[in-house]
Amino acid sequence: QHDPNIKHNRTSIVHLFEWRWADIAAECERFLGPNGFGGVQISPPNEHIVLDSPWRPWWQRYQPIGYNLCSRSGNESELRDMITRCNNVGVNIYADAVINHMCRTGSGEGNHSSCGSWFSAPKKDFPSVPFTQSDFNDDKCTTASVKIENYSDANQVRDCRLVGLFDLALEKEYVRDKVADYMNKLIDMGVAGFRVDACKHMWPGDLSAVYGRLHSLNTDWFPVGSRPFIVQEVIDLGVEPITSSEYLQLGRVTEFKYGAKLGAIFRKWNGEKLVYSKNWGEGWGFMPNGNALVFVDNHDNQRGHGAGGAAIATFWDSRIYKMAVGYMLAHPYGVTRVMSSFRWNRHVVDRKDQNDWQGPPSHDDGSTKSVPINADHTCGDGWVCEHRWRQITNMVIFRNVVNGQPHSNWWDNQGNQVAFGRGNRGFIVFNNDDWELDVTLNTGMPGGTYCDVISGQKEGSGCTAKQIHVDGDGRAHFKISNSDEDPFVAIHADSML
Ligand code: AAO
Repeated sequence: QHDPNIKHNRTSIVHLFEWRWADIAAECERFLGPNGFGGVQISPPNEHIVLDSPWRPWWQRYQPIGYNLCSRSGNESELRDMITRCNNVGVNIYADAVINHMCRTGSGEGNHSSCGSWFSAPKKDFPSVPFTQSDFNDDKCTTASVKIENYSDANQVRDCRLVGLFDLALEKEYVRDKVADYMNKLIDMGVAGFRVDACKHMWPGDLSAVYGRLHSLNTDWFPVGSRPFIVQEVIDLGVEPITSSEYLQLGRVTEFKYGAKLGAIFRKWNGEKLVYSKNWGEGWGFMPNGNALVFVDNHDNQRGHGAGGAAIATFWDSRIYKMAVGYMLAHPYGVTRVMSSFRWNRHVVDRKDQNDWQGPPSHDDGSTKSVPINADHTCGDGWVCEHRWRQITNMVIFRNVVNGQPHSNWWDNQGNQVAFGRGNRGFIVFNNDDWELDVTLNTGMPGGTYCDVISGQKEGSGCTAKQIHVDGDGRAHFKISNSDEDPFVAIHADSML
């Protein structure tokens, strides 16, 4: 299912990485609903391993122990309360489903798991599901290490262990049933769909069998017969035999080329310039528009995991980041996902971050801190909350206002100054050159005075930002200094004064 089931003409999803369920519930009510966010991608809600070395890394949640619903983010009743409260304010919840594997081989035996369930890695025994030895793929894998050693061999990518994680035998009806039971429990609780982890490592036919077992969405909040939204994580940068196209008919797929290229454009690396983005989207060899989930960065590549490398723009480079996210949200291609991160002690030695494992802000006992909101609406205690940055929130609103309108009225200076509109509903101008932009452009918008939603915003009948005067035939004058805090300007139908 390719449709995110988003309500009220909203368009974007935010990934509240590692947030506690109680904080997400509050955020839906106090911020996401009122500001037009369509949904939240949550961290994996199932039981996971708890690790001491390194201490409580964020990635312990990608090592399932079972499908009980207690995790670092909270317990089952907190999860249920959050899903209910978010749905009640029109914000969908998408769960991160880790169904390719369990924990890694050397994980020992005991109760070091988030709900305290006993398991044994040496015996491949996970009684809380239960999964036993015969539910794993080891006999099908042909590499000496039983791990994936070579990404150009599709069989080992699917049948061997991803970084040493026990690979589930999804060809078995029993395993498919257990995985589907887990996902159905979440659907019945009210989730609108899933981000499915590590899909490259599962056969499309097996995934199809799992998706075919899924219930329709809970009719307390969704029309009868609505199918769960599926986003499949497949990293395809065009250099391996497994391609995203194998998964497109099953659901949407993460378009990893998008963030890698957009980061390079705004950094002006590899000879890239904004002018080249005139045919952004399918024109750049991305997957068909109706299949793509797009993002500037994700929880992996913002810290050097996954793919995309140093070109990826993140909150660490906030000026470039705001422009890249603004570009993504203004452009019609794909379903858009905004990242919301926590800060960690980034420490890069020889291009490798020594602290790329560090988990969310936490108390001494390892429990995750809640997200405090400051008087200026930003977040405290190490939570970055990019989604609350004015420029980003306002572009999420922009995307809703221009929803359904075509890409139009392109202009460029053949370099890094470009502008485009969305029919007669919105217009955006970027200056990523090292000199001033000073130009009169056809915006396609009705005449009037508009408030820029980047340098400030419309408040009541006033405007805290630059004002843009559009004349009767849609022309407006724009002046953007290369030294502006944010060298871009955006106006839309609802920012008219
Ligand atoms: C941790 C430790 C490991 C340890 C393991 C078991 O870090 O050292 O062996 O535990 O003890 C997360 C973390 C992992 C962590 C894991 C389990 O990122 O570090 O392992 O939890 O706790 C591949 C997969 C992709 C995956 C990505 C990270 O295909 O699915 O690796 N992402 C998801 C999640 C992620 C999670 C998992 C999966 C596991 O988003 O958070 O891992 O549940 C190539 C391939 C990609 C491959 C990358 C990285 O990419 O194409 O498919 O991603 O390599 O291995 C250029 C190339 C590009 C290439 C890239 C990187 O850009 O063009 O193709 O370089 O080489």
